[in-house]
Amino acid sequence: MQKICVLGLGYIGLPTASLLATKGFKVHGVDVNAQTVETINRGNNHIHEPDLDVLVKSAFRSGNLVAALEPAPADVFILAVPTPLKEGHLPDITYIKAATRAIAPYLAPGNLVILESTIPLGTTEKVADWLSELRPDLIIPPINEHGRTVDNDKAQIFIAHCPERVLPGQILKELIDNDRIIGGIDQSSARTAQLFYERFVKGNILLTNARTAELCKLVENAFRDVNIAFANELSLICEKLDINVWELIDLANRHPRVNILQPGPGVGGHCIAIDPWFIVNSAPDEARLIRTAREVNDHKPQFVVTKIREKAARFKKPVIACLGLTFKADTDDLRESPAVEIVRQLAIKQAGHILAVEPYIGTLPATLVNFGNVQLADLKTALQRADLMVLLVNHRAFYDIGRELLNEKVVIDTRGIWR
Ligand code: SAJ
Repeated sequence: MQKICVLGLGYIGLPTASLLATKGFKVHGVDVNAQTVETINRGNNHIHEPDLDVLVKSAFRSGNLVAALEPAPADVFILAVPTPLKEGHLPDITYIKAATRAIAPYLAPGNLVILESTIPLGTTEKVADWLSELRPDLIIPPINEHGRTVDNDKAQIFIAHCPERVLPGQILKELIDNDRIIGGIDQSSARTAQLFYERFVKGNILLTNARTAELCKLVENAFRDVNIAFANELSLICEKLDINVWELIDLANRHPRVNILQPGPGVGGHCIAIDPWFIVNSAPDEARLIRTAREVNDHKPQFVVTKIREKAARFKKPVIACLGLTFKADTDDLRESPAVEIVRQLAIKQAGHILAVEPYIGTLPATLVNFGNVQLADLKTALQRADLMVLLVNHRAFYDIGRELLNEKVVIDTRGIWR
C-alpha cells in the first residue's frame, strides 16, 4: 500500500494527501477544479487551515504529491468529496457516485477503497454495489439478502468507511492523534484499512462494520449539535426571564456531572449543521430530539437579528458594528457562518449602516459585497462610529476591548465574552 489516490482535495483530502506524501507515500491527488489542481501543483494551498501551507509545500517539494483532474492506478483510493444537503434537508451523494465512477476503471485486484466523506446510512454498501456493476470482472465483497455484507475469501477489492473526525483549526494535529473508526464492508476490508491507517495514525484504531461507522460519525456531530441547542435554548429562556445565561451556565457547570456548552449566534461550519439531518432522514419518526436541536440552532440567527433590530430602532440613523463574520473563533473560515447570515439579514432589512469587523479577512464575502449599507471596518473605526456593538464571534482580539469604550454603546454580546 504505497501508491495512494485521493479524490477531493478540500478540507480533508488536501491535508490527508499532503500528510501521506510527507510520510513517504506516493500520492496522486484528484480534484474536479482545474484551478485547485494547478495551485497544488505549484506547491500552494487553497484551504484555510493553520500550517497547511507549510505541509503542502513540503509534500510538493518531496516530489510525492501530484495533483490531477483524473485518477490514476493506485493501491489505496481515498474518497474525500463533499456530501452536501439538497432541497428538503436530504443528503446529496452525487459526488460520492461520481468519484466511484471515476475510480472504477483504475481498480485492480488487491486495491483498498476508503470513504472518508461523511455519508448517509448505507452509502458504503451502495459504493460496493456501484463498483460491482461498473467492474463485473472484479470480485467485490457481496451483500446478502438482508443487505449485509458477507466475508468472502475470494474478494478482490476491500472497501471501508473511515470517517474523518478532525476539528477545523486543528486538522494537522488531529489527523495523526485522533482515534479512528474503521467500518469495513466485510472483516477483511476493515483489517486491510487498519494496516493502512496504522502507518500514520497515532490514535487507537477501532474496527466495526460499515453501517455502524457511518452512524458513529453522524452521531458525534449530532451529539454536539444537541448540546449546543440546549445552550442556545437556555439563552432564549434566560432572555425572557431576565437572567444572565453565562453566569447561569458557569454556576450549573460547577455540578460534577453537568457540562453545558456555550450559546452563540447559531451553529455554522460544514458539518454540525448538516450531518444530524442525515440521521433524521434515515429515521424520521425516531430522531425527534435531533431534529428539534437542528431547528433550535437554525432559529438562533433570526432571534439575534430581531434583537438587534429592536435595539437599533431607538436610533435615527443607527450605525451597527458587527464583530466577527467567521463561523467560529480565530479562524478565517466563513462556511455556513451564522454571523454572515445575521449581517446579511440586517442589510436586507435596512436595520442601519453596518460596520463588519473581521480581523481574519481582507474583503467582504460575496454574499455581503453588493449591499450599500455594509462595509468592512477596523475595530478602532467601529468603536468610534457605532451606536450598537454586536459581538458575533469570540475572536481573541475582541476580549481585550476596554469596557469603558463600550459604556456609551448598546451592547449585544452573543458569545458572552463581555459578560
Ligand atoms: N459552537 C457553539 N457553542 C459551543 C461550541 C460550538 O455555538 O459551545 C458553534 C461554533 O461557534 C460553530 C459550530 O458550533 O459555529 C461548530 O463548531 P465546532 O468547533 O463545534 O465544530 P466544527 O464544525 O468545527 O467541527 C466538528 C467537530 N465535531 C465534533 O466536535 C463532534 C469535528 O471533530 C468534526 O470532524 C467536524 O465537525 C466534521 O468535519 O464533521
